[in-house]
Amino acid sequence: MWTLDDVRHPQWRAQQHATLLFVVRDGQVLLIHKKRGLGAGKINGPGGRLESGETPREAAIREINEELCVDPVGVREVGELSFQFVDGLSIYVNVFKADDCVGEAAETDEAVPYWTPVDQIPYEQMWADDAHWVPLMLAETPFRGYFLFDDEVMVDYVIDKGAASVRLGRG
Ligand code: 6U4
Repeated sequence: MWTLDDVRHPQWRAQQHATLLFVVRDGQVLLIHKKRGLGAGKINGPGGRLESGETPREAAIREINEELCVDPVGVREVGELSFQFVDGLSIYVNVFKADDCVGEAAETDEAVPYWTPVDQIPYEQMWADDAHWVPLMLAETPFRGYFLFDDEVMVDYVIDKGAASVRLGRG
C-alpha cells in the first residue's frame, strides 16, 4: 500500500516523465479538452511524455505544438508534480508557464484548445489535484506537489510551496 512518505522518499522514481505547459496571456490561460491518452475527456494543460533525448523544456514546447499548433514564448519552469497511482503507475511532471504563444491554437487529433479567464478555470472538469497547484502556477510561486491517486480519485496529497526543490525525477 503506497503512502505519501513513499512518494516523498529520495529514492522514489517515476515510471514516466511528462510535462505540462500553461500559456497565460491577457488574464486568460490556454487549456485543452484532452481527446486521448491518460485523462481523456478531462480539461488539462497541454503536455505529454518526454521522448528519448529530450529535456523537459523541449518536450513541453514540442507537446503544445503537436496538440495545439502553437509555439510558446517566454517558457519557464514553475513547479514539479509527483503522481503515484495505487495500481503502480507513477508519473513525474515538470510544470512550465509561458507569457504568450505564436500562432492560433487549433484543434488536433489530441486536443481541442480552450482559452479561459484565469478566475473561471473549470476545476471540476480537471484532475482533482489541479485546484491545489494551478493557483500557485498562476502566481509563479514555486511548488513541489506529491499526490496519491486511486484511479481518478485523489486519496492524499501534500504541496511544498515557495522553495524550489533540488531533487529531480527521472531524466
Ligand atoms: P504522449 O504519448 O505522451 O504524447 P499524452 O496524451 O500526451 O501522450 P499521457 O496520455 O501519458 O500523455 O498523459 C500524460 C499527461 O497527462 C501529462 O501532460 C501529464 C498529464 N497528467 C497526468 N496526470 C495528471 C494529473 N493528475 N493532473 C494533471 N495532469 C496530469 O494536471
